[in-house]
Amino acid sequence: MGSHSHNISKITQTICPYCGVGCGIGLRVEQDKIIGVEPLANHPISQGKLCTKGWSTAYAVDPIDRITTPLIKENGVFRPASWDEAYRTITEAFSAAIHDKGADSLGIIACARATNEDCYAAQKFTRAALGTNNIDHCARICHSPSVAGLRQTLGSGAMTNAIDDIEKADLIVIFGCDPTENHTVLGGRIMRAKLAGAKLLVVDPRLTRLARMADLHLQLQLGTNIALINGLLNIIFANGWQAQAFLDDRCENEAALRTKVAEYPPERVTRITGVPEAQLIAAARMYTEADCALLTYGMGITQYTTGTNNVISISNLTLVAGQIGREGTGINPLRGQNNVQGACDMGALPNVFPGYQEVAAPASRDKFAAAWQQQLPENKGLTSLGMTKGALTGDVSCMLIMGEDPVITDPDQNHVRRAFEALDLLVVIELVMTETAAMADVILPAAAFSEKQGTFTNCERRVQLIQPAIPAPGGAKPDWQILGELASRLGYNGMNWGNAEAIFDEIARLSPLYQGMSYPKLAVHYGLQWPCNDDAPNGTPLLHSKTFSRGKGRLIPVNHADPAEMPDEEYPLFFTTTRLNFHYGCGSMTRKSPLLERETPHGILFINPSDAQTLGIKPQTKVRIHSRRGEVETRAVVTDEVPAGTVAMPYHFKEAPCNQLTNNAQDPVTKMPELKACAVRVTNLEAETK
Ligand SMILES: Nc1nc2c(c(=O)[nH]1)N[C@H]1C(S)=C(S)[C@@H](COP(=O)(O)OP(=O)(O)OC[C@H]3O[C@@H](n4cnc5c(=O)[nH]c(N)nc54)[C@H](O)[C@@H]3O)O[C@H]1N2
Ligand SMILES: Nc1nc2c(c(=O)[nH]1)N[C@H]1C(S)=C(S)[C@@H](COP(=O)(O)OP(=O)(O)OC[C@H]3O[C@@H](n4cnc5c(=O)[nH]c(N)nc54)[C@H](O)[C@@H]3O)O[C@H]1N2
Ligand code: SF4
Ligand SMILES: [Mo]
Repeated sequence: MGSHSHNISKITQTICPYCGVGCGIGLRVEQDKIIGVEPLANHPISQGKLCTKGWSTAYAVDPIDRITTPLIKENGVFRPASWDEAYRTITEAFSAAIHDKGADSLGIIACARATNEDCYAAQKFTRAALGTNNIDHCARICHSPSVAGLRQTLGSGAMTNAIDDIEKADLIVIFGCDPTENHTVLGGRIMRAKLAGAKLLVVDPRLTRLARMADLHLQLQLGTNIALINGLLNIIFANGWQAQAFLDDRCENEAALRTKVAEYPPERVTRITGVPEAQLIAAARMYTEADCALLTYGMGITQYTTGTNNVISISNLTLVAGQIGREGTGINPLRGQNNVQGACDMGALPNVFPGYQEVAAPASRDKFAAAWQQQLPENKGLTSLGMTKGALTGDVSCMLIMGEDPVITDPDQNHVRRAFEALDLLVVIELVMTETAAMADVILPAAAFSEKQGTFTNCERRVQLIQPAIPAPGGAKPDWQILGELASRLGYNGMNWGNAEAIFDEIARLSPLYQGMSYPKLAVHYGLQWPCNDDAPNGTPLLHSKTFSRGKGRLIPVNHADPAEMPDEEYPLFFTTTRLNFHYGCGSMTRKSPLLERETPHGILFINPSDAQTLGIKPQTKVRIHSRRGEVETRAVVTDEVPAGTVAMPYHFKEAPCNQLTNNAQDPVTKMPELKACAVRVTNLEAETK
């Protein structure tokens, strides 16, 4: 090649590192720099489209402020260190903790933004190298109720249908999610389906973009999903609109459900939810009359102390209407992070090995012990919030956090900070200096998605290959390699893989869901949807078509319960937290993009015009929001998007961290905190100073 070849840019086909839609992107590279991002015309999901975050991925991994060497904190200040010294510091502290208190005094947090290979390495490191099941990740505070709830009712907690089914449905139900903002390309496909004639039913306390164009919008009070669904089921049974043949053939426990929903006549449901009776009846009719109704749901269902029961109740509705098991129907939890489905599939959870094989089952323990050549711990591990709690009680002494920013993204920020301060050692593996990394004793530099090979599993269970486009800056390494090297230092040599593909082959050997997959096969197919095995060599777009994973679909009666904290005299407003299209998670990647920052440069409080008037608040007025746990200052956006009596804040802004305010009260089954409802008071700061 001549020297002019340096000037020729090339495209690396890969997958967007933000949300669970999993759009295909092309990274255009010149002289080891990403100079642009392009959509992939033939990608099966994004079909040549991207949202602004996808277009902006080059900024996300920009070398400018990346961490490029290990850092060790000395007298409160970070100094560069060699890998050798960083590893020594970590292994000394980990070994001391194991010696003094046992392996259960260590806690590991994996990363739903990293690859399957990284997450597989994280849980193997935790179980085989350390000897504890204390491994978790952000699914805990995201879709853990989907995993727990749908496992009980269907036997599997993933999206039942493919994204391609959006165009096959004649009714699309959007239940507690906001896809035009958060799953933008998928949300765009829903908008186009609506324009092409599909009906749209939205259930959300806020007037979202899709709610504005819906045929029917049920604007329920925060935290009243179960009452609403029991009410719909009451109406459905009373009118004989249920899919009786489907219920007889494929479901169990109908009588118990009928008895329970009889307690929820429309008058009572209207009183609890605020939704008029006529709308309840119209919704019940719409959903049962549709030939194919595809239901999607999100954080408006899961992020409650009733999260698991909310999911069960969604499942009850779908089963009674028979809207599942066919194309264009189904229960579709819109998994959030680019690889949160994968992080769960990999067993980065305290109770399951890869492929949801139970830690508590001796047979799966034996299987993994044999494969990993190591004795494995028996007792179930701590959840992520269990680890923070353990840090405060002294039961957990060291934590390793691989790419999450709990100081910004976990509930009750002051509690989280106190917990991390109490640790003997906090290790963070990160791309950039986050609020959590700033609290670490040791930081290790991670390679970003654009600098490594691996796989992401999107929300429709599609496992897709990512490819390195540029070298990692400085000494940054893939998470799996860092964890493998640490494992060796701790005396466990079962993680010395030569490359990511070797890890994937190990995953395929040990997890029946991925058994039929390999890198060459994924490359040919634009990814494959699990389960993929001898019975389904080309993957499975549609789950539960003949039987449910658990056999019969189980109907489970559940009761309404109020959120743990309701508005009162002292804190008179309901507070909820949401997302903005232009920013993502803790903001560590999107806030580097001038384009995205231009759209939303700082935190905001959404407040209804009537509440704003009472408080003398105008657009952009400075406000302070107080809850029982903390306070934040930000600026007001006066809008009818939120109903009177409810205010909302996005969680992307470290200078206005809404998790100062949120409640750590938890779902008893999954320990999901109640991120979607608590009580606050708002003060007008400009009125105070006048
Ligand atoms: N731009 C952007 N996209 C993202 C993310 C991001 O940070 N930024 N994060 C990703 C992640 S991790 C996730 S999990 C997904 C989340 O995606 P979504 O599930 O869409 O998340 P949210 O906006 O938090 O909440 C969804 C909706 O729930 C509604 N809601 C609140 N309470 C209730 C209730 O009681 N009942 C009902 N029916 N609805 C209620 C809210 O008004 C809101 O519209 O987004 C992913 N995509
Ligand atoms: N109030 C409120 N709080 C919430 C929510 C809410 O709705 N309301 N939603 C919750 C939900 S659903 C979620 S999923 C969580 C998300 O919470 P987090 O997981 O903490 O959020 P992210 O911004 O995705 O953080 C990911 C971090 O990983 C780093 N990273 C990216 N790629 C890699 C990699 O390959 N390796 C490593 N080591 N690091 C990498 C990024 O730099 C970033 O700092 O937030 C939760 N918090
Ligand atoms: S919709 Fe999600 S996956 Fe697609 S470009 Fe936007 S952030 Fe990336
Ligand atoms: Mo999430």
